[in-house]
Amino acid sequence: MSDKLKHIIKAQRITERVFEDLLKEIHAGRTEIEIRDRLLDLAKYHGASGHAFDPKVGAGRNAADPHVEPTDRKLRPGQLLLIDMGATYGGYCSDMTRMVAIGKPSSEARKAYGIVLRAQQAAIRAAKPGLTGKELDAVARDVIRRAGYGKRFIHALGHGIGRKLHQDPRLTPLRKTRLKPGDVVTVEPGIYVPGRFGVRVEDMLLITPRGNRNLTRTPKKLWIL
Ligand SMILES: [Mn+2]
Repeated sequence: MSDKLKHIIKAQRITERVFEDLLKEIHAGRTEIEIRDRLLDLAKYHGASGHAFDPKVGAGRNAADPHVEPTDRKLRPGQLLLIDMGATYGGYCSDMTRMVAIGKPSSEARKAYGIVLRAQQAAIRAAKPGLTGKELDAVARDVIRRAGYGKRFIHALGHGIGRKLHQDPRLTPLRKTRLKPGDVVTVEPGIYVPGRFGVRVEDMLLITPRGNRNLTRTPKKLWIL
Protein backbone atom coordinates (compact mmCIF):
# COMPACT_ATOMS: atom_id res chain seq x y z
CA MET A 1 0.00 0.00 0.00
CA SER A 2 1.33 3.44 -0.89
CA ASP A 3 2.18 5.98 1.80
CA LYS A 4 -0.47 8.21 0.31
CA LEU A 5 -3.15 5.59 0.84
CA LYS A 6 -1.94 4.59 4.30
CA HIS A 7 -2.00 8.18 5.47
CA ILE A 8 -5.37 9.03 3.93
CA ILE A 9 -6.90 5.94 5.59
CA LYS A 10 -5.33 6.81 8.95
CA ALA A 11 -6.66 10.38 8.65
CA GLN A 12 -10.09 8.97 7.86
CA ARG A 13 -10.08 6.49 10.78
CA ILE A 14 -9.28 9.41 13.10
CA THR A 15 -12.17 11.37 11.58
CA GLU A 16 -14.48 8.40 12.20
CA ARG A 17 -13.50 8.11 15.88
CA VAL A 18 -14.06 11.84 16.30
CA PHE A 19 -17.52 11.58 14.77
CA GLU A 20 -18.43 8.58 16.94
CA ASP A 21 -17.43 10.45 20.10
CA LEU A 22 -19.12 13.62 18.93
CA LEU A 23 -22.47 11.83 18.47
CA LYS A 24 -22.65 11.25 22.23
CA GLU A 25 -22.46 15.00 22.83
CA ILE A 26 -24.97 16.35 20.33
CA HIS A 27 -28.37 17.40 21.65
CA ALA A 28 -30.86 20.26 21.51
CA GLY A 29 -29.53 23.36 23.27
CA ARG A 30 -25.92 23.01 22.15
CA THR A 31 -24.63 25.53 19.65
CA GLU A 32 -23.01 24.83 16.29
CA ILE A 33 -19.83 26.55 17.50
CA GLU A 34 -19.70 24.37 20.63
CA ILE A 35 -19.95 21.26 18.48
CA ARG A 36 -17.26 22.55 16.10
CA ASP A 37 -14.93 23.29 19.04
CA ARG A 38 -15.49 19.81 20.53
CA LEU A 39 -14.78 18.30 17.12
CA LEU A 40 -11.44 20.11 16.93
CA ASP A 41 -10.48 18.95 20.46
CA LEU A 42 -11.47 15.35 19.73
CA ALA A 43 -9.39 15.31 16.53
CA LYS A 44 -6.33 16.32 18.51
CA TYR A 45 -7.16 13.72 21.17
CA HIS A 46 -7.42 10.97 18.55
CA GLY A 47 -4.05 11.83 17.03
CA ALA A 48 -4.76 14.07 14.05
CA SER A 49 -1.79 16.14 12.92
CA GLY A 50 -4.25 18.86 11.98
CA HIS A 51 -7.47 19.68 10.20
CA ALA A 52 -7.96 19.43 6.46
CA PHE A 53 -10.30 22.46 6.61
CA ASP A 54 -12.43 24.44 9.05
CA PRO A 55 -15.16 21.95 9.98
CA LYS A 56 -18.59 22.85 8.64
CA VAL A 57 -21.27 22.44 11.29
CA GLY A 58 -24.71 23.78 10.47
CA ALA A 59 -28.26 23.06 11.59
CA GLY A 60 -31.59 23.70 9.90
CA ARG A 61 -31.56 26.56 7.40
CA ASN A 62 -27.90 27.32 8.13
CA ALA A 63 -26.99 24.10 6.30
CA ALA A 64 -28.78 25.30 3.15
CA ASP A 65 -25.46 27.01 2.32
CA PRO A 66 -22.99 24.27 1.33
CA HIS A 67 -20.15 26.36 2.81
CA VAL A 68 -21.94 26.73 6.13
CA GLU A 69 -20.15 28.53 8.97
CA PRO A 70 -21.06 27.45 12.52
CA THR A 71 -22.95 30.04 14.57
CA ASP A 72 -23.85 30.47 18.24
CA ARG A 73 -27.44 29.46 17.53
CA LYS A 74 -28.72 26.54 19.60
CA LEU A 75 -29.82 23.25 18.05
CA ARG A 76 -33.59 22.79 18.12
CA PRO A 77 -35.76 19.65 17.90
CA GLY A 78 -36.66 18.78 14.31
CA GLN A 79 -33.49 20.24 12.79
CA LEU A 80 -31.07 18.38 10.59
CA LEU A 81 -27.44 19.02 11.49
CA LEU A 82 -24.76 18.80 8.81
CA ILE A 83 -21.22 17.92 9.89
CA ASP A 84 -18.46 18.08 7.25
CA MET A 85 -15.06 17.30 8.73
CA GLY A 86 -11.60 16.02 7.91
CA ALA A 87 -8.40 15.35 9.79
CA THR A 88 -4.89 15.40 8.37
CA TYR A 89 -2.27 12.77 9.10
CA GLY A 90 1.25 12.54 7.74
CA GLY A 91 0.52 15.38 5.34
CA TYR A 92 -2.61 13.80 3.85
CA CYS A 93 -6.27 14.79 4.18
CA SER A 94 -9.56 13.06 4.87
CA ASP A 95 -13.04 14.40 4.21
CA MET A 96 -16.44 13.13 5.38
CA THR A 97 -19.94 14.55 5.72
CA ARG A 98 -22.70 13.03 7.81
CA MET A 99 -26.16 14.19 8.86
CA VAL A 100 -27.65 14.04 12.32
CA ALA A 101 -31.25 14.82 13.24
CA ILE A 102 -32.16 16.54 16.50
CA GLY A 103 -35.38 14.69 17.25
CA LYS A 104 -37.65 13.69 14.39
CA PRO A 105 -37.00 15.68 11.21
CA SER A 106 -39.70 16.89 8.79
CA SER A 107 -40.89 14.42 6.16
CA GLU A 108 -39.47 16.74 3.47
CA ALA A 109 -36.01 16.63 5.05
CA ARG A 110 -36.16 12.85 5.46
CA LYS A 111 -37.20 12.51 1.83
CA ALA A 112 -34.31 14.72 0.69
CA TYR A 113 -31.92 12.63 2.78
CA GLY A 114 -33.14 9.46 1.05
CA ILE A 115 -32.65 11.00 -2.40
CA VAL A 116 -29.12 12.18 -1.59
CA LEU A 117 -28.27 8.73 -0.28
CA ARG A 118 -29.60 7.05 -3.43
CA ALA A 119 -27.64 9.49 -5.61
CA GLN A 120 -24.47 8.78 -3.66
CA GLN A 121 -24.98 5.02 -3.79
CA ALA A 122 -25.51 5.19 -7.56
CA ALA A 123 -22.24 7.09 -7.96
CA ILE A 124 -20.41 4.61 -5.70
CA ARG A 125 -21.69 1.68 -7.75
CA ALA A 126 -20.56 3.39 -10.95
CA ALA A 127 -17.11 4.73 -10.00
CA LYS A 128 -14.33 2.96 -11.90
CA PRO A 129 -11.27 3.72 -14.01
CA GLY A 130 -11.89 5.27 -17.41
CA LEU A 131 -15.00 7.17 -16.37
CA THR A 132 -14.69 10.95 -16.64
CA GLY A 133 -15.44 13.31 -13.76
CA LYS A 134 -18.32 14.62 -15.82
CA GLU A 135 -19.79 11.15 -16.36
CA LEU A 136 -19.64 10.20 -12.69
CA ASP A 137 -21.10 13.55 -11.64
CA ALA A 138 -23.99 12.89 -14.04
CA VAL A 139 -24.80 9.52 -12.43
CA ALA A 140 -25.58 11.21 -9.10
CA ARG A 141 -27.04 14.38 -10.62
CA ASP A 142 -29.55 12.35 -12.68
CA VAL A 143 -30.93 10.63 -9.56
CA ILE A 144 -31.45 14.01 -7.87
CA ARG A 145 -32.89 15.57 -11.01
CA ARG A 146 -35.37 12.73 -11.53
CA ALA A 147 -36.52 13.16 -7.93
CA GLY A 148 -37.33 16.80 -8.69
CA TYR A 149 -34.44 18.45 -6.86
CA GLY A 150 -32.11 19.09 -9.81
CA LYS A 151 -31.88 22.82 -9.08
CA ARG A 152 -31.04 22.13 -5.42
CA PHE A 153 -27.81 20.22 -6.09
CA ILE A 154 -25.68 23.32 -6.44
CA HIS A 155 -22.11 22.04 -6.43
CA ALA A 156 -19.86 19.39 -7.94
CA LEU A 157 -20.21 15.71 -7.00
CA GLY A 158 -16.70 15.53 -5.60
CA HIS A 159 -12.97 16.05 -5.89
CA GLY A 160 -9.68 14.27 -5.75
CA ILE A 161 -8.08 14.30 -2.32
CA GLY A 162 -4.54 13.64 -1.11
CA ARG A 163 -1.93 16.10 0.09
CA LYS A 164 -4.41 18.76 -0.86
CA LEU A 165 -8.05 18.71 0.18
CA HIS A 166 -9.20 19.58 -3.33
CA GLN A 167 -7.15 18.30 -6.25
CA ASP A 168 -7.57 16.56 -9.58
CA PRO A 169 -9.52 14.61 -10.65
CA ARG A 170 -12.52 16.87 -10.12
CA LEU A 171 -15.94 15.25 -10.42
CA THR A 172 -17.88 18.06 -12.07
CA PRO A 173 -19.93 18.59 -15.23
CA LEU A 174 -16.99 20.71 -16.45
CA ARG A 175 -14.15 18.16 -16.32
CA LYS A 176 -13.36 15.29 -18.62
CA THR A 177 -10.32 13.94 -16.77
CA ARG A 178 -10.63 10.16 -16.55
CA LEU A 179 -10.45 8.31 -13.26
CA LYS A 180 -7.51 5.96 -12.88
CA PRO A 181 -6.54 3.29 -10.34
CA GLY A 182 -4.96 4.88 -7.26
CA ASP A 183 -7.03 8.06 -7.39
CA VAL A 184 -8.85 8.90 -4.18
CA VAL A 185 -12.00 10.95 -4.73
CA THR A 186 -14.87 12.21 -2.61
CA VAL A 187 -18.48 11.53 -3.59
CA GLU A 188 -20.70 14.13 -1.95
CA PRO A 189 -24.07 14.92 -3.52
CA GLY A 190 -26.36 17.31 -1.70
CA ILE A 191 -29.77 18.97 -1.67
CA TYR A 192 -30.08 22.53 -0.33
CA VAL A 193 -33.45 24.15 0.23
CA PRO A 194 -33.03 27.82 1.15
CA GLY A 195 -34.66 28.82 4.42
CA ARG A 196 -35.28 25.19 5.38
CA PHE A 197 -32.41 22.70 5.40
CA GLY A 198 -29.38 21.28 3.64
CA VAL A 199 -28.41 17.63 3.21
CA ARG A 200 -25.07 16.21 2.08
CA VAL A 201 -23.46 12.79 2.48
CA GLU A 202 -19.77 12.35 1.68
CA ASP A 203 -17.49 9.32 1.48
CA MET A 204 -13.99 8.87 0.04
CA LEU A 205 -13.43 6.24 -2.65
CA LEU A 206 -10.18 4.64 -3.78
CA ILE A 207 -10.36 3.90 -7.49
CA THR A 208 -9.16 0.31 -8.01
CA PRO A 209 -8.29 -1.50 -11.26
CA ARG A 210 -11.86 -2.86 -11.54
CA GLY A 211 -13.99 -0.38 -9.63
CA ASN A 212 -13.53 1.26 -6.28
CA ARG A 213 -13.18 0.65 -2.59
CA ASN A 214 -15.03 2.85 -0.13
CA LEU A 215 -12.49 4.15 2.42
CA THR A 216 -15.22 5.53 4.70
CA ARG A 217 -16.61 3.20 7.36
CA THR A 218 -19.02 5.44 9.29
CA PRO A 219 -22.57 4.18 8.61
CA LYS A 220 -24.88 6.40 6.58
CA LYS A 221 -28.09 6.06 8.53
CA LEU A 222 -29.64 9.35 9.56
CA TRP A 223 -28.81 9.52 13.27
CA ILE A 224 -31.79 10.74 15.29
CA LEU A 225 -30.50 12.13 18.58
MN1 LIG B 1 -15.28 17.29 0.20
